[in-house]
Amino acid sequence: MGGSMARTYYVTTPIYYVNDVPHIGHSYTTIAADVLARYWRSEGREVHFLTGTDEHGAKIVKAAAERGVSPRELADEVVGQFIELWRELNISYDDFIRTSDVRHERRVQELVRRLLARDQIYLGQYEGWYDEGQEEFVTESVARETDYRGAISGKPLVRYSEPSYFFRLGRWIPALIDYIQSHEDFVRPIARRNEVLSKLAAGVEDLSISRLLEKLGGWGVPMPNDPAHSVYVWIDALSNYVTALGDPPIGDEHDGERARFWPADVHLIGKDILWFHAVYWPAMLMALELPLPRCIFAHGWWTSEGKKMSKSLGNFISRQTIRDITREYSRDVYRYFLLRQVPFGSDGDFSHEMLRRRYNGDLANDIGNLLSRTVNMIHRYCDGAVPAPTGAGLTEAAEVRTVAEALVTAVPSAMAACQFHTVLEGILNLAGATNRFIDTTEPFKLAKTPAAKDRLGDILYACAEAVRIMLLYLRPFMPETADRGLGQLGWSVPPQPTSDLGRWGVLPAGTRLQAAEALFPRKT
Ligand code: ME8
Repeated sequence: MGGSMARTYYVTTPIYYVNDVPHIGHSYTTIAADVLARYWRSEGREVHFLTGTDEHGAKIVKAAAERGVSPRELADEVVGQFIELWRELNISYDDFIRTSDVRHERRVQELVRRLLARDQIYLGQYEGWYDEGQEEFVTESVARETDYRGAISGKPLVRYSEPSYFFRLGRWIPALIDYIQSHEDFVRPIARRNEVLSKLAAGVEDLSISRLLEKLGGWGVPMPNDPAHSVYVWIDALSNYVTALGDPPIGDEHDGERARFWPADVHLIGKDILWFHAVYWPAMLMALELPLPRCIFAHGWWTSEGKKMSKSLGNFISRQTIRDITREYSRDVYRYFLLRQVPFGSDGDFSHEMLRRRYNGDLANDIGNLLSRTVNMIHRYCDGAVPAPTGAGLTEAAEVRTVAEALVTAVPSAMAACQFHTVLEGILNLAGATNRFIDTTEPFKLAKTPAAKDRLGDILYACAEAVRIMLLYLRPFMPETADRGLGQLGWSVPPQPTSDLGRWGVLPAGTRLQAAEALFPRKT
């Protein structure tokens, strides 16, 4: 491709509610998004990584009242906690949107205005159940099934009976089914896509998209045509993915500032909010004649020590617990664990025991040990400089090289499909193959035979190259640790695409190593 315009990459997290404190679940989605953002930046793409907070709605109003503060005070307080956690976890987001931002509120109104102009909205009467925990309208049959309680919160559903504006959702369902069926990668993983399709096939009614503003104590975005009503919190929230880009234009300084990033490459979400993202959002975009996001990826659910997280059970992975973990290990280890423990898309269980095992196994034994063996041997046998390979075609080194090349080839498609565990398995495979290579070629014995100098040099060059490639691909997951490891190899990453730097042979012979230092000291 000619020209200097880098391809864009746009990744989002859900915008989190401010009624509750940040925990492991929020950190999971956000870390995953951070890994994607860092990886695609390293490949030279122009990346936009958006996160933020969802601040309107009945749930926030209630939580604020219970604490005796205003919704805005509650939001400000919790936003501070999210921002602090993202800093502590080294999250490289480019923008943080709050639904109470004026830039957002005014654009939501503009989107609604456009829907009104297109006859996508009509005034009706909402008569039925509402789940305040999920901020979701619930049909009579579903309400009966859950015994008139919130499916997740267990709290009694609330009866609403009020005039309400409706979005002509039903109209878009055939087109949406068609779209999902003909775009394999749109809703992922595949099992979730099938769930959405079968639920859609059962029929979908028009969607109530407003609430009387007075019932929310005035905390919401007023409908532009009828300010007694506020825009339904999910319509408000979903819009963030475009409003944050300065779209639609409303005549402020943000107009169109990042419009080139739309459509998003991926909306990362948990499976709890898939229906909103896979149905309401695309239907709304279709009604607005805007392009749909390329992918909506719904990951699985974390439990803790085998149980649903709860404050009363004492297994809640709060911000404080996360902080304790990052102090005991490091923030990189926490990031690694979450993405290594389960395939992205499956449910996961957090346990301190498992974390320790992964740390001592994958990180200390496989990766850390390989790095220190390699660095120590080069110091001892080659005066601390990477030996020049002779090109003699060492059979065993060819095997290591093949494993490294398989990793380099597999990563772009694995990352494009959010298959983090595949990348990490590839990295561990390379570490394993290289450790075995050292065991079988026994460089420590060769070092005693002057005639074996070339063979020794080839072996150590292969080790250094394997370590370099392994750490290069570990960088999006463990940015600080990987750079420390690369520093010991005497190599800092130049500003070139990772897939070029991943080529075997990029490490210059003669590179001077730094002192060896354990990246992952064993924990007992
Ligand atoms: O739903 N395991 O916000 P929210 C895995 N404001 N992920 C979890 C999790 C767990 N146990 N708990 C939470 C909302 N998450 C709306 C979103 S978007 C336009 C509006 C993560 O604060 C996961 O990403 O309830 C889930 O989808 C999200 O937090 C829900 O965050």
